[in-house]
Amino acid sequence: MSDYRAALKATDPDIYDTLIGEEKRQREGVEMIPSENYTFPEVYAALGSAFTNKYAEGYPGRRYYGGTEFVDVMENLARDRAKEIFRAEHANVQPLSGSPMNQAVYLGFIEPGSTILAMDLSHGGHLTHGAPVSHMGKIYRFVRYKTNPENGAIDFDQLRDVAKKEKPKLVVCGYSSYPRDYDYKPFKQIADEVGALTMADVSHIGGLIAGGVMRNPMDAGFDFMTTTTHKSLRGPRGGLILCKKDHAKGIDQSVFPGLQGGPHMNQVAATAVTLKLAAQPAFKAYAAQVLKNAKALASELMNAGAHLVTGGTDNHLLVVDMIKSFDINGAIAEKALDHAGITTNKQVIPDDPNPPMKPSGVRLGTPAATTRGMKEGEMKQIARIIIEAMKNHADPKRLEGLRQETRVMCSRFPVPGL
Ligand code: DSN
Repeated sequence: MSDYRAALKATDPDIYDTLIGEEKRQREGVEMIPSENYTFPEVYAALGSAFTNKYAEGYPGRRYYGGTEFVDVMENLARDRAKEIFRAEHANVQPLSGSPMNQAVYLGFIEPGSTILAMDLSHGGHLTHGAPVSHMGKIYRFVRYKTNPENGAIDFDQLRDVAKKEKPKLVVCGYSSYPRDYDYKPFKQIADEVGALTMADVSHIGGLIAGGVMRNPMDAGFDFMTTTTHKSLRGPRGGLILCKKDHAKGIDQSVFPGLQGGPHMNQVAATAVTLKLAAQPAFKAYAAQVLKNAKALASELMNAGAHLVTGGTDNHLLVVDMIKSFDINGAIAEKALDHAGITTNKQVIPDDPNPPMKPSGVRLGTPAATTRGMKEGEMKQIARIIIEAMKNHADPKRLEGLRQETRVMCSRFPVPGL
């Protein structure tokens, strides 16, 4: 046991016990929440390091604190690696997480009260893309576009009409529960036609773009690309903003001092390490396997009669319509799957008639299972366990039996660093 852990155990056994319980839960179950992952072991080292002690408001070479000679080198490495891997002219690596990352773009470049065009939450958009309950939804006038639920396609003719009518200052794309890839060029073209800026929030697929298996909005000339670092990228919890050189000063000022104070330098160090690891060939293979696993899981579930929103997946996630498939809502499904050792989350489907706490769907994703080495064979087994759990959702004994099966399967796939 490390000195740190021994000290924690001795000082605060209550918290230590919750940590041990959480580690066991992560080892023994299949993690299928698409936004979660098992981080690189090196990330634990950077997060739990002396960098956590350091204040460094400002940017490398221009700080409001002394003693920044090492964090300057480290932050510059993080910025350079981010620019290189995402083919961007400028990177800001300080956003504390996904919400402030997106807010920094809005608040830095769009006047309050202006119109922003973004994807509807129930069609896969995110809370920070202007959901009415969010502060951003109150500060800006968000107009929402939708997808075709049959195949997930975006109707760009309709999007152009809406853009011409509503005259947005910013066109946002990106998602947290949309199982397809985008063509970013038409978004950019429409935005150019109405004089709007473009932002892609690729938080879910940042690792898949870094791994070269999904399209990169920077290649289509987007003004901004935002991504969290803890999802498919396998880094620490945090955010990155990539942008064109012309926006560099504006975005840096918007993050600090506009929105945040001292950056979390331990998080920035962990991000730097993550970006180095994500540039290795092994990460490309990982990203490709994430997609293969998602396709395998989707086709196995569909073969067993499950209904998937948009009829499949092109990325790392799938949304199962549980009402249509098994006549149970997403909350009941999530609970039964928890019992069977498979962690998922209940999820609204496009224009869901049911409320968010009892929605129609469940969201499944493959980044975490792929990190521990699971492949198509395990996806088949997981699909079978899911189907069995859904058919027996009210039978605790059967669910317990499935949990045992899940545990045995997981014991063959150690979690890196745990
Ligand atoms: N909460 C994340 C997700 O689960 O998709 C997005 O921020």
